[in-house]
Amino acid sequence: MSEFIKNKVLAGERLTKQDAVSLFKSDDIFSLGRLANNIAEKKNDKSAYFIVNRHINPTNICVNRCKFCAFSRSKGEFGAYELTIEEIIEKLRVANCELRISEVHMVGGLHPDWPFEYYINMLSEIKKEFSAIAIKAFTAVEIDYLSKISGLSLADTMVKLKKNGLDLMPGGGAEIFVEDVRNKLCPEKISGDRWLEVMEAAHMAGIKTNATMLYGHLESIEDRVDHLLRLRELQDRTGGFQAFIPLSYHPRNTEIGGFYSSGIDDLKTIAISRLVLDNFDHIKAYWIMLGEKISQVALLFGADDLDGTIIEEKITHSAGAMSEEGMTREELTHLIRKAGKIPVQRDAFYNAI
Ligand code: V47
Ligand code: SF4
Repeated sequence: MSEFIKNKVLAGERLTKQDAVSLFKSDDIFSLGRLANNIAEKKNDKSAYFIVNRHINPTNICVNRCKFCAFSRSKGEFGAYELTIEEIIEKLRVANCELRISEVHMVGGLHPDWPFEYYINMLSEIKKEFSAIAIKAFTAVEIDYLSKISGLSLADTMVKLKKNGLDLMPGGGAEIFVEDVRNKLCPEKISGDRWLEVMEAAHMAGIKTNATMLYGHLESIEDRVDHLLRLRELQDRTGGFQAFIPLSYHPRNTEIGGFYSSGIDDLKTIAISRLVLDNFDHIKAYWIMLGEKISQVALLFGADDLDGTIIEEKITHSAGAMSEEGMTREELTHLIRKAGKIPVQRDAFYNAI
């Protein structure tokens, strides 16, 4: 890594597109990791966060059928499923009884028939029974779809969802913003510009969100950097992003195929994200996708969060994830301690519990 970039980072100066590209092209992974760890510790000391949560995917039926997605099905296709609100509540009862969860993470397909009321009832029924559980639900792609089926503006959709129990939003659906790659990956999905517009509307409505980037498929280094810079620009304006999560592409059972990302690329991407996204408080090493061991090492490469207990994970496991589907609180704290960091159990808003 050049002394120039290192000195810039240490002086608190912002990295340019050119700087970020040159970091991706460098093989000096040790210097990169050390620098990113330095910045992570400036922001969060030695804390590494985790949350006791549960993932639920209400349906895998989706009208988009993205070419990298092995989770989705068309209506009537073998393997397609739909959960009733009672089934969702029952999953939460079991999880809460066993673990006292503080967050439910819910994302799913764009169902061709479910009315807006299904989503409103789902939120309000969950809140009625589990007032202490934060609901983190709906990607920007789903919010755009909900606005269409409800006939409401983006702003009014956000207000209605918030009133009925939506606390915050996950960062999915961002994929890669650059148009030509996005068109190859997911031609039916909203554009990168629209994804950013939905997130801006969420932030304006007082809903915090995360942001993601799917990497390791057809994109170039320049496409990744473009993605990061566009997120940084929106964060400058709204401050509404809580965490950034690089999502490593899994190739099994997908239309585009290809390879798993390498461990080196995973660590580089975490570290460069930490350095470029100077206005994000948290970088998450999502252990489901990185695997337990790379995500542990990522805690020394700029990440400060492992996500959580998860319990059930379908999206990545449909595409060949090799991790478990859930981890216990003890397993998470063990990984964090053995990385020399301090485990901090957090709520959905990064308050220590
Ligand atoms: O939007 C789909 C991705 C995302 C594949 O905000 C794939 O805290 C890899 O966004 N290989 C959903 N990734 C998951 C997501 C997420 C996960 C954990 C935490 C948070 C958060 C958000 O999964 C989708 C898409 O980008 N995805 N297929 C695949 N084959
Ligand atoms: Fe549908 Fe999301 Fe899968 Fe795309 S990634 S097919 S929008 S579930």
